[in-house]
Amino acid sequence: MAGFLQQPPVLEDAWASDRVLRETLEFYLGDPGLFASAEGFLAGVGRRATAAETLALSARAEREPPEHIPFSPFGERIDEIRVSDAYVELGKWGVEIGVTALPYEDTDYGDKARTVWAALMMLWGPSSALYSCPIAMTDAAARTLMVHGTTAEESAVVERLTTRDVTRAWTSGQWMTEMTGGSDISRTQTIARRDSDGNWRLYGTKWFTSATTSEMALTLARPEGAEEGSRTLAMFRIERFLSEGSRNNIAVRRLKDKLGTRSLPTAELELKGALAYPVGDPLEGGGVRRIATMLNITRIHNALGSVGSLARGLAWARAYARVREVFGRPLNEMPAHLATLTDIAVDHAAALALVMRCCELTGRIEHGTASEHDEAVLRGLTPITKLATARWAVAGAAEAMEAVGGVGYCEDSTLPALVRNTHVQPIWEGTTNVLSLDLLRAAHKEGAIDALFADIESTTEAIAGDQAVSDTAAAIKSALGELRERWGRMGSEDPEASARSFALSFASTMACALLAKQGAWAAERGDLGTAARAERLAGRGLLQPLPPSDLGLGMDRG
Ligand code: MFK
Repeated sequence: MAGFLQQPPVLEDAWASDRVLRETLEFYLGDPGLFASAEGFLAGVGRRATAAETLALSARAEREPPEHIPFSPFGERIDEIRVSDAYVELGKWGVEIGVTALPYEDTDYGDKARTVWAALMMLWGPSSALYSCPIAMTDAAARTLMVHGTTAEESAVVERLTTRDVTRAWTSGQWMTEMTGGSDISRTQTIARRDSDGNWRLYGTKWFTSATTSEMALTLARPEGAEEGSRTLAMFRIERFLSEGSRNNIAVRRLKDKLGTRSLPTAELELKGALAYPVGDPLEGGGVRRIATMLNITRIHNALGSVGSLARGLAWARAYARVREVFGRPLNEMPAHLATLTDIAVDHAAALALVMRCCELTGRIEHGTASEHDEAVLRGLTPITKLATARWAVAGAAEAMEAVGGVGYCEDSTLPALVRNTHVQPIWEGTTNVLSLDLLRAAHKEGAIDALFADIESTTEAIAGDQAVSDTAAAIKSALGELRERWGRMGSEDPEASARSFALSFASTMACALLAKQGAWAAERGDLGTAARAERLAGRGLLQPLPPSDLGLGMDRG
């Protein structure tokens, strides 16, 4: 008797098979002609993203981690970091298709370019072997230099960060974290000192610098003699090599041995009088405010990464369910399994809705068409989108691995890498709690919560009478009422303990409103899938439990 051999799952074409991504882009573009033009190139990217050769490159990059070569054969300190050529090739492909260029090009998409770009990132990102990390920082550094830079050198750097020409393209890092703190950077110890030629030189240790093969980075340092605290920190641009090609005074202490993101070099660096260029007047401080421009863009990239993880996990789980048989039935007909996959699909759609709205608003700001309301909404939406999508992605990636069973737990299925890599999402660029506190900062400084409430309310009002989503609209309205009460109570007590529960509840409610609006639009075209996703999201409950009243239990002092 012939032995049983499981037919292997095969990933479908990333664009053609992702009905939700296609519908979402069409909805946000709001113009069939623009959508057709975007589809013209996204279809090709989607085909390549899940082609066997691309998946093989991605898997090879994961198997070939970066290597630190401190010395040359004859003992010269070189601190070379070698990365897999598979990783480099995936990066070149990204640059050529516009992952750093598209938002800054003059296109017919106008202020909607960021939504097309978001779809592009969703296709390329999950296959990029984490080259999406340098791309996040490159895009964010370009934007930060555009907003805060003033010099011709800075403009020249922006051109390199945003070109599609791989022979000229640069990537950027972001060197912020020091041993004194990743979340609290007020204790930054790196000192900026002026040398006798008037150049700024940095002295200190950067503890967690990802994409360390990048040509440049934006970083923070305290001008010598400036007061302690975060207000006096200044932002600097730093290049790994000097104009004549020699190394800047930067030593690599070691590469980090991380749970995931293994194809990507992350290092500890010592700045030993490294030449650096201030962005703005360093003696004015304000470096944290300036680098926050960067953080807000990388946080959107982080959310795109989370949507990508959910999409890729779901795609593997569906591919497996199509070919697996259990208890005499195809797995894709088993109700228990379908219910599980449905919930991943709902999280994926919710995450996509949040990040698309962020990109829509970012595009408006970048093209000068945003209102003050848009700016305030984006300020609050960015931290809640990042924090919620990261948590959904971690849960979804684990669920997808479980859906593929024991083979999914084995390295050669690539699902363990997906799970490991997704685990960085809540940590990278601000943890869930730090971002919840950022929402409070944005509420107090920029009126972000009032703007978010108004945004969800007007979205919900507009669809309340629409039969396809009327029950969902009622659920959103009720959640909003409760959220307003909670927000009111948070004003009269210390809001920090409630911040996380509040931010997560707000994210679900916002995602549900966005999905309901899109669902109403799609239902008119005869497609009820998105309305059903919104209904399921609401049905699961939009609000998180309140925080515990006895906080001492956390440290076992209760
Ligand atoms: C995929 C690859 C992954 C590889 C592995 C990576 C593993 C992890 C590596 C890392 O370490 S990533 C860590 C990245 N670090 C962060 O994301 C920092 C997290 N901490 C924060 O975001 C804190 O909230 C913050 C450092 C900003 C707090 O700093 P402060 O100085 O105590 O905040 P303050 O005084 O409230 O704000 C200073 C100014 O910045 C204020 O403006 P003004 O000067 O005009 O008053 C704020 O309004 C402004 N600001 C702060 N956050 C902002 C912002 N403005 C706009 N947007 C924001 N998000």
